Amino acid sequence: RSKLSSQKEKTLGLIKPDAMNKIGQILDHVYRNGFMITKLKMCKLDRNEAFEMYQEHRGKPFLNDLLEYVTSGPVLAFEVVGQNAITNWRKTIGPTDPATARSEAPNSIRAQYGTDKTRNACHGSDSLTSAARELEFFFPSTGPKRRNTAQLSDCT
Ligand code: RTP
Ligand code: MG
Repeated sequence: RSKLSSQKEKTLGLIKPDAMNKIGQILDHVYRNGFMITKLKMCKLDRNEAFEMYQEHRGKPFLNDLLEYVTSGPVLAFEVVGQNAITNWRKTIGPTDPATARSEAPNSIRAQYGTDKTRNACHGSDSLTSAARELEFFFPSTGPKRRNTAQLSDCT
């Protein structure tokens, strides 16, 4: 494989509130698909934080339901590292709607642990730009929040 077709990348994984009773199973998917977890943090987002995280969905009809849902309980954020991690982590998660996932990607995380189109268990960044932004949101490289973050720096 050429360097261009196979890049080691970092992306953000997020276990959403409906799947926080499946943390073990979902993190097992991460490792079984060949990724490494290099940062990890449990947190509860307030509405402003959730809106900042999901700013790309400003104006979408589902935004309010999404913000209600993702602030309804704790979430688990983690940095996923691996070959083509941005694309491959989204493949591991599966289609947005768990019903679609169950027919098209039965081994995916959303097929196995998702509830419905809103409560779909997991998130993955959709581009290099959003991966960088979302990782910085949960794991800031500077400032007071940094002290809460440990990292497996020799794996990145
Ligand atoms: P994500 O960002 O969470 O990884 O999911 P995604 O790319 O597959 O889907 P996206 O279009 O970015 O939507 C973000 C999240 O909003 C909720 N959603 N609800 N009810 C609906 O029609 C609807 N559509 C999207 C889901 O929680 C989705 O993951
Ligand atoms: Mg998305």
